Amino acid sequence: MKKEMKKILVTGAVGQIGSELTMELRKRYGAENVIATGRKTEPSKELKESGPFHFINVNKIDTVEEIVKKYDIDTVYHMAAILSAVGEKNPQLCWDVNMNGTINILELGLKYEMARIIIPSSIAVWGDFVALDNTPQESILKPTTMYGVTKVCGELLCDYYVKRFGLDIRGLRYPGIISYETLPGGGTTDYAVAIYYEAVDKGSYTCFVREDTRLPMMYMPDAINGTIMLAEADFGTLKHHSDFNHAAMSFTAGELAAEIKKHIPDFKVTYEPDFRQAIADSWPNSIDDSAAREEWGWKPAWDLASMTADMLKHLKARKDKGTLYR
Ligand code: AKB
Repeated sequence: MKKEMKKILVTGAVGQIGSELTMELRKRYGAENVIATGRKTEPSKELKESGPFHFINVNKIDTVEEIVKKYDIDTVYHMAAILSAVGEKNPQLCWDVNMNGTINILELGLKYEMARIIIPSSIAVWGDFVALDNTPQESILKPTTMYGVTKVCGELLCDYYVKRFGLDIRGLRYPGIISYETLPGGGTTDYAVAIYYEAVDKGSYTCFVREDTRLPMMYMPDAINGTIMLAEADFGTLKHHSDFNHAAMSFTAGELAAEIKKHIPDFKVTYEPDFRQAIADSWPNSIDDSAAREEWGWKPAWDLASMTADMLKHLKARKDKGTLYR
C-alpha cells in the first residue's frame, strides 16, 4: 500500500459537500494535487479554474480508472451519491450509483494500492426498531429508504474491505449539512438550507416537514473539518472505520425558523409536509458521537445561533450583489 496522501481524487466534487471539500483540500494539499470530478453538472468557475477538473461516471469503472492512472491517485474522497428524496423517487438509480459506484472505487483502491479512501455514510442508516434520541454508535440498522439501504450496505462493504484486504477506508454518518455555497440536491434535510435562502430572498418559506420535526444537523465548516480530521487520523487509533456517528447540533424546523426570526422579525413559515416527512420521521432526533470524539478527537465548533448568524450574513451579502442563487 502507498502510505502518503499526495494525489487526491474527489468524486461528486460539484455537489454540496464535494465542492467545498475540494476547495479546502486544494488549500491544504496544493491545488494541482486535488483532482475534482463530476458526472454532468458544470462546475463553478472557482472549482474549474482552481485545479484539475474532469467528468467521470462512477458506475463506469474505466472512466474512473483513466483518472486514477493519469494522476497516480493514492487517496479518494468518494462523495458522489444519490440522496434520500431522489432515491425514493428512483430506487434503482440510487442502488446503482451508491453501490456500484462504491465497489468500483474500492476495487480501484485495491488494484492501485491506494493509501486511503473516504466514503461518507449518513443518519439514513437508521429506521425501525431503534431509539431515536441520542442514537448510539452500535445500534440496529433497519433503514426504510433505498438511500439508507445503500448506506448500510456501503458501511458493511467498506468494513469488509478493511478486514479482508487491509484497505484503509474511513467514513462518517453525516447529519443534515447546512451551507451557503452550493445548494444540496435531493435530500430530506434540504429544507434546513432552503429556509435560509428563502428567508433572505422572500421573507417567507413553505417547509416540507412539520414544525416539530427534529433532526441532527451540522454546519459545513464542521463537516469539512471533521471529514479531513478523520482522513488524517492515525489508523492505529481507530476501532471503527466506515461508520462513525458525526454530530454537532439538533433542532426542530420550528426552532430553526425561530432562530432566523431573531434576525428577520417578519419572516413567515408555513408547514406543508410531503413524502419527505415519513423519511424524516424514520431518522434519529439526535445521535451519540462519542466514538468519533474518543477515537479521533472530534469536537464541533458551530451551534444553531452562530451558524444562523453566519448563514444570513453571507446570503444577505450575496443578495445585495444580485448573486443569491449564483
Ligand atoms: C439527505 O437528506 O438525504 C442527506 C443525508 C442526511 O444523508 N442530507
